Amino acid sequence: AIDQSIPIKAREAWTKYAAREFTSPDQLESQIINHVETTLARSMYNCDSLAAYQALSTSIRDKLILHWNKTQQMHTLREVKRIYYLSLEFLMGRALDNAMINLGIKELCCKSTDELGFNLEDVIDVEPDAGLGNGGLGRLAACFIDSMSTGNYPGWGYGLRYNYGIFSQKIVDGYQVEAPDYWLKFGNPWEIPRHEIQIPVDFYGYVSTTTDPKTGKSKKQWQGGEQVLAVAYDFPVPGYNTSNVNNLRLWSSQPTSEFDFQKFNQGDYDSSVAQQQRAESITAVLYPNDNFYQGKELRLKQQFFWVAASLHDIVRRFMKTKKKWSEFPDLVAIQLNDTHPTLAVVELQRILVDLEGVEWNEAWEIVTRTFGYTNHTVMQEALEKWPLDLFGNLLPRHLEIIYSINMQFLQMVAKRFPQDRELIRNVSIVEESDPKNIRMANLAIIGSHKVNGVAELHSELIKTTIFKDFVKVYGAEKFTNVTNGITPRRWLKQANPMLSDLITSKLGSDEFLTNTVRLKQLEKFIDDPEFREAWIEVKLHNKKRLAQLIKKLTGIEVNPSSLFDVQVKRIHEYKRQQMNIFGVIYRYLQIKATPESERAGKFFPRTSIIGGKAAPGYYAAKKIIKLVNSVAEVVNNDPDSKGFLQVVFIPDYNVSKAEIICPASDISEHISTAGTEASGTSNMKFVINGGLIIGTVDGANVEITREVGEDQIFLFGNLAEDVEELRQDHQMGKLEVPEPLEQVFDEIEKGTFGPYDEYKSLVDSVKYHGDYYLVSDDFESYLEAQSTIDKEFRDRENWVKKSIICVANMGFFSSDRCIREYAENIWNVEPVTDQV
Ligand code: B1H
Ligand code: IMP
Repeated sequence: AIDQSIPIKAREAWTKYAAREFTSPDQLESQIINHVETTLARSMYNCDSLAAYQALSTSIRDKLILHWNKTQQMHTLREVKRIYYLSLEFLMGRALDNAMINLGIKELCCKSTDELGFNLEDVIDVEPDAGLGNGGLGRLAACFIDSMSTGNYPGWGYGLRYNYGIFSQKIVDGYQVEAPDYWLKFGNPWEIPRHEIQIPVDFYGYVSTTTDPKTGKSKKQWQGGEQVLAVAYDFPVPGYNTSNVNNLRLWSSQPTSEFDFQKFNQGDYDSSVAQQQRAESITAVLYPNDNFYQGKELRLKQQFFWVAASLHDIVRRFMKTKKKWSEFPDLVAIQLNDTHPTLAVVELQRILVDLEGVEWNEAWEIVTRTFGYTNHTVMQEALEKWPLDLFGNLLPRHLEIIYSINMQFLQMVAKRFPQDRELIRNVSIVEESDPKNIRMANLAIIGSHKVNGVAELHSELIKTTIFKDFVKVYGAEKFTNVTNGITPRRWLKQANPMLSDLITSKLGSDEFLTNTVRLKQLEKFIDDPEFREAWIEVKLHNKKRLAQLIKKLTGIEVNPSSLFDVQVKRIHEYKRQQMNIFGVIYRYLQIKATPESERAGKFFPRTSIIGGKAAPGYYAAKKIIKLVNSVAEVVNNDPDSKGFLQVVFIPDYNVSKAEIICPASDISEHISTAGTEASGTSNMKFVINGGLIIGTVDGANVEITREVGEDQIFLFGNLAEDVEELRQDHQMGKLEVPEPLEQVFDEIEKGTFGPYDEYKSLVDSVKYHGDYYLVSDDFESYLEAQSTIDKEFRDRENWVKKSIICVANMGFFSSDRCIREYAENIWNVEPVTDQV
């Protein structure tokens, strides 16, 4: 496979002067200075920490690019099967610390920056988060690409390079105020712009029909009406302890160079420029909704833009191998991260049939063998349904292809279930409503060979609720489970270096970072008092670190030896932060009602920490934030509760803050209404850092309980199987607000936390609007679980044992295990190890 077109002499020069990677502090320092003086055009005299960050990052990026090239060349030459992970969100957080850790060069870098007069931790802190995601779904994608690289899988991520990531959250007078997140303000040393890769993407237009003069067959072709360019930006993804470097390719939209000169000459300069700006707006901003579908045309444009560019790239790479189309699924596996990229199914069918002349049925076989679909939610309001006319206007040919796919599918169903009109209505891609809708989940299931949920309970639920009709059609084998996981590199070693070092010293190696079941060995040391003391030390250190952050962000000084009770995640009624804050109010009232002399015996000092963003249009979520802040204001200034209760709302929760918060909890809350949280992944992050959980029997909490044992978790509340009936009861007017919750509501009504008008909707939702999230049903058992925690936390020795048992048994929740399961059961790909 050696390219003979390069003359020997030139080849020798290329080899002799090939770029070399740094391997010592001296070499790195020389590269850093070189980047400061040339790339940044700065000098020793004006090298601030921003410049230091940029120069260090660029030097490390250079190293990554060399590994990247080797990896990609090997994969190309060996014609290995690649995984393409299509996700509209990659919530990457910061890259520098992670790159140093994965490359094993953190000490080396520390030495270099030190010698150049900089503190490495300060340099790390300069980097803005890459916040290209909303929450769990986007962070999962980020963990998965880390694990694909670490496991030596040839896997690429494809996404969008939003100019603005998830908004930054300010708290003003207790209210959330959104500010744009222009994360690219100082450029981005981690990306490689590939201005040479420009892929045209069409929208609108019409479908033309021509007849082939030879065969007499008619042929459909889409004639687009508006064109934009997709420009590639590559982000190298290093694995841990391997030279394998995969690629995250993010697309940025650009206007085509074809400026509308006709309009220009007619003097309509404005509208000609406007069209160019429309093109740029496609990748301008991430939609800030979590678990919620909002049918905006621009969002559909984002989806098609991204899917069309990615597929074009994947197909081009395949065509270089000159293999037959039927071998496409042997070289390509595409995973759909939720329904957002489902158009890829249709676009691949269009490329094969309309552009490459593959026969329809053969093409469809290739398509379905290629795709897998991951479902992340059963919540009705999150399911994507595009109004038919909006869809057909933007993508006329794709709508026709969907009709054909649907017709063929429904004919098959009708043949097998001739009498079942309802079944046919339910599985149809087209919802026969007014107006009609395209159901993306149905299309994704029909277009894939496997469908998976993200935790056992969730994967069972999709089979018995939202997709039960498809189980009838395809059988249960098409549906499978891959329980979510997290990368132990970022969420243990990077976030909690002290704990990671302590574990390394006990286990004798850091192998647990790539083989997390090794953590099990920790149980051997559970009765070693010195080890337990060290364990407590680590937690206290991390709590002090969080206390510092809280002080910096809010001015509030919290007590690090109080029990840290943490709930950080997107604010959503189903996640029930409202129940948490109602519980806090109840605790506050109890403290006040207890004579001062008895308080210390009854209440263990507690700090309730809540954080998270509300979607800008989500009224109830914003009310919850306001209530938390108002309760904090009252409680933190009341001498009665001083020393027993503090309440903090951490503003602008994001990945880099999570890295400080997760290692610092004693208890974290994962208290969704049973059956609503598909998996949850922060539950795993807290437990692997030695924090215990209070939670409902929902999502991955179920499997965490199985792994760590029931004694290590504080479960409460109704089960998923009972939710439906309880809701119906409420609808029939059977709803009892338990006495403690009534007390809380009375206090809110009295205006203790500000004018009642502000919170009336939160209270009414429980009392008068059917209490959809079952706060009234679960409140008392929630309080009970909380008071068990109060009791158990006093027994420090017992608590630390539980904490150690937890960490020792979290091995299952590594995202490395997830990737192995996907690879074996869905993608049929293998790791590729030896280097060229
Ligand atoms: C999850 C979403 C989601 N599920 C739509 N669904 C979105 C849906 O912008 N949108 O339109 C954005 C996000 N996110 C989360 O996925 C689940 O709620 C978690 O339980 C789960 O752990 C996570 C990863 O699987
Ligand atoms: P792509 O597959 O064309 O997108 O290329 C991705 C990367 O794979 C390139 O940047 C090269 O590093 C490598 N690569 C692509 N084609 C070849 C080839 O023909 N020989 C060796 N390496 C290649």
